[in-house]
Amino acid sequence: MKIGIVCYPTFGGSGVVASELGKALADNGHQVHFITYSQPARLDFFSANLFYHEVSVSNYPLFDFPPYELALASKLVDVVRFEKLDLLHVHYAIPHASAAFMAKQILATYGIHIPVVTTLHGTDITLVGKDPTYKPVVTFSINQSDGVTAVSQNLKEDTYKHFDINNEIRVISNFIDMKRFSLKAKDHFKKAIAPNNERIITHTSNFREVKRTQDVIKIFEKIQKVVPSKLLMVGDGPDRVYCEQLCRDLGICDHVRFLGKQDAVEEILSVSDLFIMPSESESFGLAALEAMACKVPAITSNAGGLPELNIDGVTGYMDNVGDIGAMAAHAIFMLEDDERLYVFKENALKRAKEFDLSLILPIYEDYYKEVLAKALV
Ligand code: GMT
Repeated sequence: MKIGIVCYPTFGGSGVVASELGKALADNGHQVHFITYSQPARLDFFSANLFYHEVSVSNYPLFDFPPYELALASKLVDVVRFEKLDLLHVHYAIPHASAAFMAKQILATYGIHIPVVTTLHGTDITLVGKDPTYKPVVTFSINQSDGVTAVSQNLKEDTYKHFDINNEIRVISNFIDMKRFSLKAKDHFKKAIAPNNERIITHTSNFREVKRTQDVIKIFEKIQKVVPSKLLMVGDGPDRVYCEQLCRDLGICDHVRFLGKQDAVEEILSVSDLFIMPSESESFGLAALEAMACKVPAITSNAGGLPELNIDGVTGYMDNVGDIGAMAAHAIFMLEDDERLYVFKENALKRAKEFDLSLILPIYEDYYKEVLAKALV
């Protein structure tokens, strides 16, 4: 198949899923064309089956807001026509699904009928999509897609609850490449971070409000009073400064390292004993899955799709959003006993294997075939 993928080319979950999926499809013999405003992180385009088409937006002085969606739609028309694509797969509804719809209409005037699959990732529905500013367009473009997938059952239900949807939504969960995300021998790094064999606790995110990153600091402050430990905060975003300030206020700066955006997050996870994700809302929780694949159990909130990943009392614990006390108590329970922690680590890995790329990739391929067959009727 010749597949066009549209995504945010960033470290965010939807961009990671789109990039990893594209890479895997290309490895499996499909021709994959990424159409984005910059080259997606982690992709090696020096590969026979992977292509990248950059969307550039004209910055005419009249435009206070350069019309990215139109530039994307035009680029899609161009790539579909000249690369003879079979299908477009757009990740994150805003503005990709509506740009794809517009491209589809334009292509029809050339006698080209291209099916569009839209994958809903989370905030495109739960936060931004629900906003009245975008809701009519999001609803319309979901209903007009030839195929719609959501990354968890919870996200599917949320979409039906908050939007007037008359299209079927298929759940295809997030996945993990177990070959990349597996324990790496990084003992020298562990020694540097935790010279006295302290436990290492990790959080990775984009530090947006929805991630409740300050809860991570508050939970850690309680943990380190009982179990000697260090906290690694990976990623960057608007709430990082507040977290740094909170560390100063709580007097725990010596035990917390802010590492910023990192490419090889699996190396950091490899030295970690516990992952914390206290999010307000989380459609799936890819970052927690990445941790689990590196044998790191997770303390998460029970929001959104997290219960579809984290098994309470088995692969970690889940507590109510904002219940810092319960999250800290559960973390201490896991961390204070070597044998207990070992069991949680083994369970986390076992659970992660259920989301291995090799299991999810054929589901996407079958879904593409199904959508293509329907489009031919
Ligand atoms: O977590 C984020 O804020 C990034 C966001 C994105 O769209 O890039 O992630 C969402 O998509 C991921 C991949 O499907 C999911 O694993 C995340 O749970 C989801 N984030 C939220 O729902 C907050």
